Amino acid sequence: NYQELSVETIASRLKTIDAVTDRIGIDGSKWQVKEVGDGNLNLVFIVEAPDATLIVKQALPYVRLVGDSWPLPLYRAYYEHEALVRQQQRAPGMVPEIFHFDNEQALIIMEFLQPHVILRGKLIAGEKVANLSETMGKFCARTAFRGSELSMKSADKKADVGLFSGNVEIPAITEALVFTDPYYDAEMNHFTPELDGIVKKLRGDVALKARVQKMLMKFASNTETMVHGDLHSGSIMSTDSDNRVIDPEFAQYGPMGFDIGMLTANFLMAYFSQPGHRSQDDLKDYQSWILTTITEIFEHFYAEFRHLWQTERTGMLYPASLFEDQGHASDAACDDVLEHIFEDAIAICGIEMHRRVLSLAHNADFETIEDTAVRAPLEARNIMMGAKLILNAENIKDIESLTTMAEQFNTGDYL
Ligand code: SR1
Ligand code: MG
Repeated sequence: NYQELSVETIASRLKTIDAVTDRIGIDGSKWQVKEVGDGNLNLVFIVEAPDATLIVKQALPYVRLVGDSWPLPLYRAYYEHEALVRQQQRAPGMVPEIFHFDNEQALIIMEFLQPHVILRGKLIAGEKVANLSETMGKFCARTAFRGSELSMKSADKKADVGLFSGNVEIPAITEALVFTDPYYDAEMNHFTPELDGIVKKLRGDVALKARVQKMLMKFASNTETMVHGDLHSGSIMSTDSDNRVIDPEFAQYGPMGFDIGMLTANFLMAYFSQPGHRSQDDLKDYQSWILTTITEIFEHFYAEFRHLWQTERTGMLYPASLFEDQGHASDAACDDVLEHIFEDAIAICGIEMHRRVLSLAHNADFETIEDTAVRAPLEARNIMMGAKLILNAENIKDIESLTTMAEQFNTGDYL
């Protein structure tokens, strides 16, 4: 019974849903509907009524970016909705409110965030956003901690891992596009032609490919927590001072360092692409704001994770009863867990930096630099730093080493 919605047909569907009519009334003639989906997979409609506005997101039975030659099951909307519910519990106030879910129509109706816009556009435009690092550091810490056995009972966690393991096609996209395709001549790859030489070297590096495969093994089999799974600057909506995380359609159970690693990569790509977007006058100041944002995200992440460790360790792992009368003896164990998260995050960061310029789905940070003579050297810096992160993940011990490294690569000529 699934029917793909359109601007013309959406009103007749929405009029039958109480959660909609309670908010925006029953008179569809007063609604203004726009399809605004700019992601790679789904339809997204803004439905504006005189008193309120809603977002309607519908999964398509194929990958929007590619077309119906790449079918994708509609049941993924079920998992996206389940992920939103969990994120709302684990990181309250940081994701949009859900009003209605229709499994058969693969439809999620939710809060319209206003006057928020996609963060990536702000980063390309050189706009600073207040509270970004705090929200993102806390979001990553809360979802990582509260979705793991540090917080969850063993049986609940196992049941949830079991539930999400039914969502097989979505992780397969990440397994291929992120972890595999950049490192061989995959059919859907495309990249700036000037990068040919660098790409050959990258693909000839056996140690690097082995390290990426090791990370893929972790991603596929290490179910530490429920990750957002696609946490880039297109999955964040911001005003000048408020930030929300959207689109958890790639959620799955995976390594705790996955989200913060992917997020860091996207800030680094914003950083490296800046010379293609602004004049020397503002360049330094804005690039340094991006690096400060990365640093502060990790500071907030660590502080929040440690706080949760001390106040919310209610799961199977590191139970307080095991450390009774030993004061803060478990603090060292917390540091050890954080060290392991950081190492995974660094490697994931490098891999995400590669896939966004070499695989199928690129990002606007680089893609909107039309002149390839300008774009290619910036992408090359990004690729070279990504490789260093992947190969040296275990030796990079703090965030300052990462930001210093970014400054060094930012002046390099690799073509
Ligand atoms: C075919 S989907 C390509 C990419 O779009 C999504 O936003 C994810 O990043 C995925 O890898
Ligand atoms: Mg998305």
